Amino acid sequence: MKPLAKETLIVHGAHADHVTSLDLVPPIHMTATYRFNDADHGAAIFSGAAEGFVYTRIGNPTVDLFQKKMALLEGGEDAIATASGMAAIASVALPLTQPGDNIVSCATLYGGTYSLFNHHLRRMGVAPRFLRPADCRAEAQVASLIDSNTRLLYMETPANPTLDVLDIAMWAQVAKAHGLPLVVDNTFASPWLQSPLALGADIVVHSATKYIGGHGDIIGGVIVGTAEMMGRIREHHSHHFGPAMSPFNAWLFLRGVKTLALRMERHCDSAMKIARWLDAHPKVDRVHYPGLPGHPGHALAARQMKKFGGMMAFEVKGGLAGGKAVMNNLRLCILAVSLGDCETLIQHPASMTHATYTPQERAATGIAEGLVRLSVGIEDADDIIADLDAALAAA
Ligand code: LCS
Repeated sequence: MKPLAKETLIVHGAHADHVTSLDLVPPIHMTATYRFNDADHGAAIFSGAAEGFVYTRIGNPTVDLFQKKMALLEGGEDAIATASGMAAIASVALPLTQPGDNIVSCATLYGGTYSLFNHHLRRMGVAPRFLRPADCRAEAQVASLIDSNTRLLYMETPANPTLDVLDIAMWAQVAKAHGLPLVVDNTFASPWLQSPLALGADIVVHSATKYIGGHGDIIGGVIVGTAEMMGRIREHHSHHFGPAMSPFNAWLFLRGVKTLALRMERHCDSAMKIARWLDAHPKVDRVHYPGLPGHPGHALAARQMKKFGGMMAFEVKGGLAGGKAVMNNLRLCILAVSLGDCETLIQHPASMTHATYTPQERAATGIAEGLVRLSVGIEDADDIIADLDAALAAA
């Protein structure tokens, strides 16, 4: 039989594994702990000799179902759901490194990830080695930062907030040549648009808060990889640091993710239309969208992604003042951080999501001070364009 399409797995995947009732929608297992039949049963589950749940920090049937679904959608053996995207990233970085180690990462990252690497890992004796955007494209440059103390390679593609596109297969080759895991943050693309594990990456992380949830109502994260690596992360981090996802949130993520393919298709098609319109606007200096032929990562994105995503950034003439005037004159688009929601969201990276970078660090990574980032929602694209048109006219 032909394998099921991703669109079908998004709706049905993993549910059949967890039939505990005749409900179409699996119930929420809202419980902190679980009864044992007798002392020997409890001891057997604790030792791993028998299957079962012991405590929701360690495992929960609803969270387990969401994990299975995400493993299926990313093409990994296993997954770990976490309380936030940052918890997912920390849960990979902390158990894989110790003082004296280093990690090699692209410098263009979500501001929280940049801060985790640049301040908090550094404080613990783990040095981040950041690659500027141009160096991320050169295999020799990526390899040149690796030494015997490197423990992992890390990248975001498309990157927050500049939409730089990095070559996952090329980085995976470098990682494999050095026997290191490549970790890819797949938040901006979602598993519908891009499959990093199929391109050679070892671990995928997500801020599930964004496209996976899709409705702007919950925070969560996911890690996907081999059963061996997920076991290692559970044993050396999750069970003791406790970044567990709530069963209620896992249930909402299971509900939200069912419409992922439909939502992504609309996000992508609208973003393409809006990016082309912005690109032709006399008051817009530059549009960063991988779907535009002039984007430096266009050809790579066309190979690596199904469509070009729902995220873009643009620079208005007049720099920061121009960008602020646009943000302050929008009526439909909402001035807010986060992304991947049904509503179109706009924000200013330099003063918001990427305020964790110094102005010099932003300049080095191509985050212009006037750059505004747009997360295209699922409204009618022409209504979003009309809103942007009025705001640009007022700018
Ligand atoms: N990775 C990426 C690419 C992100 O954009 C974010 C959050 C995270 C990880 C962290 O996930 P969280 O803990 O928030 O679930 N990005 C945000 C943004 O651009 N605006 O607000 C949050």
